[in-house]
Amino acid sequence: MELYGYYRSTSSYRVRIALALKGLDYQALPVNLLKGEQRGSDYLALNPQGRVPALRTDQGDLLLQSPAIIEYLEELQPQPALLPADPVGRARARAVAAIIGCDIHPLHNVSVLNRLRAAGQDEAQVNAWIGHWIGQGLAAVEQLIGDQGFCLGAEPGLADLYLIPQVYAAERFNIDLGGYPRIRRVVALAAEHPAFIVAHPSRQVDTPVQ
Ligand SMILES: N[C@@H](CCC(=O)N[C@@H](CS)C(=O)NCC(=O)O)C(=O)O
Repeated sequence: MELYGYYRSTSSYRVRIALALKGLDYQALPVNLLKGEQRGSDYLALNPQGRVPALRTDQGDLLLQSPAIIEYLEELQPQPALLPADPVGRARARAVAAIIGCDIHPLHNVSVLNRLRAAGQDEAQVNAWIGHWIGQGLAAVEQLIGDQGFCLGAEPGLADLYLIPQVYAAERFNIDLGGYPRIRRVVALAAEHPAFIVAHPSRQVDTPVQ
């Protein structure tokens, strides 16, 4: 498989964790979002939305949108499962994923922030915007996850592969996570887990050399 992504894109990071958890090999094809490569004609021909990630399957199909890609990976390689067996547990995991994927991340995406800047907001106002939406979303996630293990169980699953990249983004934007002890517990567990380590933005082929 081939994964079009960007080292610090949280949506790409989710997919990298899923691939690593399932032990699926892939080639990384970097798309530099800061250079605007997502809006180049070559990439737009692949993904008319101009966003990463995109996954090319071993059969040559190109899949878009991290939730759809993660679902594909779950169906392709059901074990280890990202979702629990029971319907309520599955709905709870999907709810955490949706809070992050639908209600937090889209509000601090590169193109959204650039739109705010173009509308005259200065960096302090943009940062206040980011802090508001991430803080509000993570406060809800903190209430919804369990008080031991990963988000919703002893093993990492769908909620964790959304949460960890979102926390990475929060830290990039200097958001204080002191008020979220459950989230910090999950972050500490992920920091020791091989799949989360290998998927981390600091270890990608396009990670800038310091
Ligand atoms: N809902 C999409 C979001 C994809 C997305 O917004 N990706 C960001 C990086 S995390 C992107 O490509 N941004 C480029 C831009 O906004 O120009 C998904 O989950 O795949």
